[in-house]
This record gives sequence, structure tokens and C-alpha cells, in this order.
Amino acid sequence: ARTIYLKDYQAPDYLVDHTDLSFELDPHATLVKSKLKIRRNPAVAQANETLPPLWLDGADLELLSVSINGELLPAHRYQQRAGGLSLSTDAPEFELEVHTRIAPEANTSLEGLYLSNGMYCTQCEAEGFRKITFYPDRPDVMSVFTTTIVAPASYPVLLSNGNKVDSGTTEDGRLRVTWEDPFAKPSYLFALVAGDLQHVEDSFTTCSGREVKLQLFTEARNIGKCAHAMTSLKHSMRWDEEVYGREYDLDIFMIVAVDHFNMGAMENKGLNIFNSACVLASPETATDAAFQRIESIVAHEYFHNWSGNRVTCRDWFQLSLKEGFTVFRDAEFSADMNSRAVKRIEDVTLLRTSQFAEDAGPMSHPVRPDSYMEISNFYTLTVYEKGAEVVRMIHTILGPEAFRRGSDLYFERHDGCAVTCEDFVAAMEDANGADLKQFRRWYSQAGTPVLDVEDTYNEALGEYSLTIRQQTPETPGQKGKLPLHIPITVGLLAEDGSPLRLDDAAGQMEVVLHLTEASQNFTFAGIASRPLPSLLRGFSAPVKLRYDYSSAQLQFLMQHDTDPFNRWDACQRLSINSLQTLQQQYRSGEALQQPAALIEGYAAVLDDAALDPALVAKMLALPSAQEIAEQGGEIDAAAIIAARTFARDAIATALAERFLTRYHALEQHKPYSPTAEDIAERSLKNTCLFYLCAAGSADALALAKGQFERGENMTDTAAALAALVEFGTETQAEGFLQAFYQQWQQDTQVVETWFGLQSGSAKFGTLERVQKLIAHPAFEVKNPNKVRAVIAGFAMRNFTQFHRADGSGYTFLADQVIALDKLNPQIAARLVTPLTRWKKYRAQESAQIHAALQKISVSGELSRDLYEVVSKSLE
Ligand code: B3K
Ligand code: ZN
Repeated sequence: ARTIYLKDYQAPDYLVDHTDLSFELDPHATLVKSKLKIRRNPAVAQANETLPPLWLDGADLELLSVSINGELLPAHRYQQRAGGLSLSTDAPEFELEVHTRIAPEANTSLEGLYLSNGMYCTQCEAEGFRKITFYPDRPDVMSVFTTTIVAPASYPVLLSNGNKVDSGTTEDGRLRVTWEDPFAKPSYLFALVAGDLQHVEDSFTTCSGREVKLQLFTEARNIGKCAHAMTSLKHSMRWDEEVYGREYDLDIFMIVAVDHFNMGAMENKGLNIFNSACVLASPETATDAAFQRIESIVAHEYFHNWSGNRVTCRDWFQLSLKEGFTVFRDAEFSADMNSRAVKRIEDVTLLRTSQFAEDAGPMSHPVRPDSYMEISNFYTLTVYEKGAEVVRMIHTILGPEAFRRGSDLYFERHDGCAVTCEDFVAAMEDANGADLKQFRRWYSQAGTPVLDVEDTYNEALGEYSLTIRQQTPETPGQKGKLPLHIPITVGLLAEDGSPLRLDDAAGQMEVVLHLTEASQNFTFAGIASRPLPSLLRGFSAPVKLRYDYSSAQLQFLMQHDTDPFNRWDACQRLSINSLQTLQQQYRSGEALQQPAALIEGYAAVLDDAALDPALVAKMLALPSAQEIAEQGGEIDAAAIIAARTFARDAIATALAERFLTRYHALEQHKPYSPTAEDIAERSLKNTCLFYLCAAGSADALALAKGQFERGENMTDTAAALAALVEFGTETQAEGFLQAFYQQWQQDTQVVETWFGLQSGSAKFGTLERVQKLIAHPAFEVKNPNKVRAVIAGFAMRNFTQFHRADGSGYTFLADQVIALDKLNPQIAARLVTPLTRWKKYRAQESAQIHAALQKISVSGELSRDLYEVVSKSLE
């Protein structure tokens, strides 16, 4: 496969001013007619030049005809090549008409035009439009689109971008609708939907008083699950006006839910398409986590209307321009709507667990990659989550008002344009006279920086100093890393736990230190006694920070830090330290010792009545096995599992009474509501239930059984079921799972939850069971949600069973990936991720994982997606 480089970027030879599409829908033979008004790009044209050929991307298309200015083009004027069509032109401006035929029914890649439960839908980002028609399928070609859809009467809802301008019936009785999108857009934002759909409708009055119609379309059976997404949409629209001054621009905004979708959702102009799992919810069928995910994804896609659509990317290397910024925007939105600390904790956990692993693995790449084989492989945690951290650091460095000035300038300068990450940073600088020269390295340098912090206190001078060193490890293709500009938010705690006023920060309680050198000293004056530092508050930079805290100091921070994030983080450090000690004991064959400091810390957290229950629940959750594995050193799966299980059971036994008291105190006697407060209570209550069941008493299992049977809402039901599956007998587990399935088998989303509960269970989710799930009638290999629930549930969320010593989990995953690659390359390339980390494991596992990867590599011809990941991982 060919590698594409950022350094080779060239502006397009031709522009498309207008795109007129017409579709005659048919599962096997959809006719697509495209009329393009094309003109030579003046930015690259030379005087008296010979016109270059026009290149149109195309894949899996049957070409029927090509005409220019109404005349059929003779065959010698164009050449069909792998990947597209090249045609010679004799004028700098012309109208091109291309007719093609496609087969949506046969499209299992879920890219381009495809069918989901019989409804037509599209996914064009990044390069799916070329599976619909021949086109300059690159984001720097922006065009106004008109779309006509013709379909049988059994498809009464026909949607595309923009405003509906015409509709009628054809002579042969088919329905015909025409849509016009007045905003020029790249082809990746095109969308079409056709189906027998119901919708709910609402409206939103914008800040300038315009009325926008809001519609959410689903299959009839799901019509009762739209309310939460609609509320989330209205909140997002208001928030973007208030926080960023961004108003919606069309008269209508539509969302469609589809069951078969590779990602979470897609921000097509005026017509967002969502994975049904990321938009549909009711209290009976969706967990709190799903409610919150929906709120944030609805916001994310809506926010793209400005950060992505009005201002888009010049090329796909700039993907983080829209994704990093939009993730930052949606994270701030969720923080404003719910608990800021909890949202931050969740995001940082994802970053530390998965993005750090990506950055330390064979696919490691900068936030703005330099090269790729397949762009679909670069919709990564690095581009999204680390990209959002980079934007957050700019926000921290400049401050909120300056950041807003920067974003205003960015939108004003580049509205209607396709631009680069550099343009974003330049706007932030220019609006504020700021200097982000060194900061730019965050975009080009891969790897997670490691900070080492040491401190000294000079009693005579009343001075406290921090020495901070930074170092970024080498990553594939990048040696000799340069120092980054890293904002480090710091506070100091006095001996009695009170926060110290910092002279250098104008009497504030915290200060942002700007680390720019490889090693730097920061001194605080006027400090009367040795303080305890609270470092990297709010996780002010995406780094690993090392400071040698004692257990006592961590417990002190857990109680006294004024930064809630750092209170949680101190607890995390305490847990990680205890788990590492336990791992050492396991490896040297010693008996595992009671993790006393951890139990003491947890007890204090449970006893602190003033602490937000949401924070308590987060603090009491042991780091996942995956997160423990990320701590560095060789990964010993058996030791991690032994340590974590031992710690869990020790905590469960030692604190059983507290868990029971808290459980009962938190029982809710009110209707379900997805507010932050109620979610917090449920999450702590269910954490207590989980520990109670882990301690193994019959009483605890009876509590879980009661909660399961009451079935008050899916959050509580699923939590009780998870505990019963993990800690009940196998026969009991079977019974409860059976009952649950009987009740919910008609509901796809709940069935996905049911699958995930089993495949992810350390005890129940054995390979044998997972194989049975794959054979279950409700499993669909062509539905990514099902594949994610069962196969990724096992390979990515079931550390215990996946890493079984005989290596069978690895071979199983390899076989699944090989099979899936034939149907859906994007999903196959994502699913293979756990195998790419083989170098990090102990010799035996490492050899087994490597063998599984080899098996894929020699299995036959791989898609470009899978080939890129596998070949880079074997290097
Ligand atoms: N922009 C889409 C991503 C689509 C990627 C497809 N390979 C979703 C989002 O980030 O909003
Ligand atoms: Zn996005």
C-alpha cells in the first residue's frame, strides 16, 4: 500500500462550484447522476498553461457514461485507473456529467451508500464519497450541493443536506424529493437517508431570533427513545451561542438514528447521522453511561457545524483541527451540564488507559500525523483526545477570555475555508499577541512526555522550590525529542491541610508554571513551613508525572486538596502503588499482604460525608487491569489479575459494613432522572453493591437479586446483573441472564448491553462462552455494535480471559479479525489493536501475541486498513 505524506500536499488543480446529484435508489443497482460545475483553480493556474488532467476519485463504482458540456466524452479522453478516473480537458471551465451505478446492498464496509435494516444511509468521512460517484474527494474542494432522491413509495422519508426545495411523484409512481444546501462543503459532509421512518419534532429559537426546526428520525419501534437526545441538542445549541458566540445557520437540523454504523456519529451538514446506541435512550433501556454519552455526542456533532463544517480541514493530516477542538468543546459542555470533576476524571482515565498506550505502541503518531496509508486508521485517541488536551493547554496558557478572542478570530478569518492546525494556533496568537512558537511542537511530536519532579524547602529563607525535568520517549520514526511548552497547574498545602496563598501568583491559591526547558527550577517565596505540593491540577497537561509521594501524603491530599481532580488522582496513585506492591509479592511467590494504606484511604473516603458521592464512586473504583498495565515495565497479565482481584476482595471484606450502610442510604425512592446528582448516587450505590457481592455473602447476592428483579431502571438492573454474573454461581448467572434476555430480546440496544455484560465478565466471559455468543441468533457479524459488544468486549475489556495462559484468546481474535476484514476493514483494523502491543508483554505472552499477528499477516490479501496496522506492528 502507498504511503501519503503531509509534505507532499498540493492544492487542487480544479475546483467544483456546484454539485448536482440525483439518485434513483435500488438495493442492487442505484443509479447516480452527478453534474459538476468545474473550473481551474486560480490559485495554481499559470498564464498560457497546458491544462492538467482532471482527477476524480472513485472506488467500487460501475461507470456508465461521462459527458462534458452535454456531449458524451469519447473514450480516449478519459482513463479509468485503480482508485479513480483521469480525464483530459480542453477548457478551464466546464460542466461534467458522470453516470454511475452502485449496489448499496452489497456494501458491508458501511462506507459510502449502504443499507441498515433496509433503510438507505451514507457515511462519507473520510473518503466514502468516492464510493458513491467519481469526484475530487478531498476536503479542500468545497461545493454547493443540490440532491434529488427518487425512491419507491415504501421509502416515504427522503433526506439530504440543507433545505427541502421540491418534492413530487415520478410518472411511474416513485417519490421524488430535492434538497439544496446553500453552504459550500467538502464531499465528506454529504449525506443521504431514505427509509420508512418516524420522527419527533421540536424547535429552537436562535440568539438572533430565528426559528430552527429540529427533527429526530428513527424506525417506528424506537420513537419513544428520542427525548433525551432532543433535550441535549437544544442545550448544545444554547451553549454554543453563550460560550462561543456561534449561532446555527440553516432553518432545519436533522438527526437520524441507524443501527449499522462504524463510529458514534457523523456531523453531515444539517443532517447528522448517528449510531442508534449514541442517540436513543429511555430509562428502562439505557444506562446512565449511555445517557451521558448521548448528551456529549449530540453536542459534539452539533458543535462541528462550526468547528468542522463552516471551517473545515485542508487535508486529512489536519483532522485534529476539527476533532481535537470539537472534543474540547464537547468536554467543556458536558462539564458545564454535569459534574466538572467527574467529566475530567473520565476523560483523563480514557487518555491514560488507551491514548498513552497508543502513543507508546507501533501506531504512535503526532496529533497532526506526517503520513498514513489509510486515513481511517487515524481517527485515533491521539487525534481526538490528545488533540483536545492540546487545545485545553492553549486555553490554560491564554486564559478563557483570550481563548475566546482567539476562537472568534479563527471563525471570522476562516469561515467557508479549508484550513490547517497552523491557522488555528496563529489565530490564537494573533488575537492576543501571544507566542505559541514552542507550543506548536505538541502538534508534530509524538509520545507521552514524562515529568520528574523533586522539591526542596529552605526553612531559613522561607523558600520552596520545585525542580521539574521533562523527557519524551522515542516513538517509531521520531528520535531526539525536543522540550515542549508544558503548563503545570500547581497548588501548595500547608501542614494543616489549608491551601497556601502564593506570592508569585498575586495571592492566588494556585499558579500555572510554564515548563519550557528540559529541566527547570520554580521557587516560591514566603512559605513558612514545608508544604505538600498538589501537582498538575486538573491534569493540566497530557503527561506522566512522577513525584515520590508517601502513602501518608497521598491520604492527606485525598482529604485536603482543594482540587477535586487531584483528590481523586491521589487516590489513584495510592491504588497503583498498592497494586504494584501486590504484583511484586505475587511474582516473587510470597503470600499477598493486606493493602493496609489503601483500605485506610478508602475507609476515610467512605466516612467523609461532605464528599460528593460521584467523586467517592470514582475514588473507590480500582484502576482497570489495562490501566495498571500502562504503568510501565513488562506487562505480567497474571500478576496484574492476581493483585487486582486480591485488592478488590480485601477492600470488600474490610469495608463491608460501610458499603452496606452506604448502599441503603443511597437507595432512591423517586422516578429516574439522568441528572448529575442522581447519576452520582446510583454510581456510588452500585459500587457498594459490587464490593458487597465481591465479599461473597448470601445477603449481598440477595440484595443484588432484589435490585435486579425490581428493574427500576437499566442502570440499576445492569449493575445488579453484572454483580450476579461475576459473583453468583454459574447456574444462577445463567438463570438471570436468561431472564434478562427473555425480557429484552426485542430491543437491539439492550441486547448489546447483554452481550457486553457476558463477554466482559472476568469469570463468566470465557472464550468458550464468547464463541457461543457469536453463534447466538442475535449476534450479527455485519453490525459493528454487536461485534464491539462481543469481540471487543472480550479482547479489550476482559483482561482476565483474553490473556488466558494458553494464548487461545489471541488466536481467536486473529481469526475474527481475518474474517471481519473481508466485510468491514475499518472495524477489523480497530479490533486488532490488542495484538499490536505484543512487545510490552512478558516473553511467553509476547511470543503468543506475535504469532497471532503473524497469522493475520500471512492469511491472504489484507485490506489497506488492516495491512497498515499489522505491518507497522510487526516492524
Ligand atoms: N467525524 C466523524 C468521524 C467519521 C470517521 C469515519 N471514519 C465523527 C466525529 O468525530 O464527529
Ligand atoms: Zn468529531
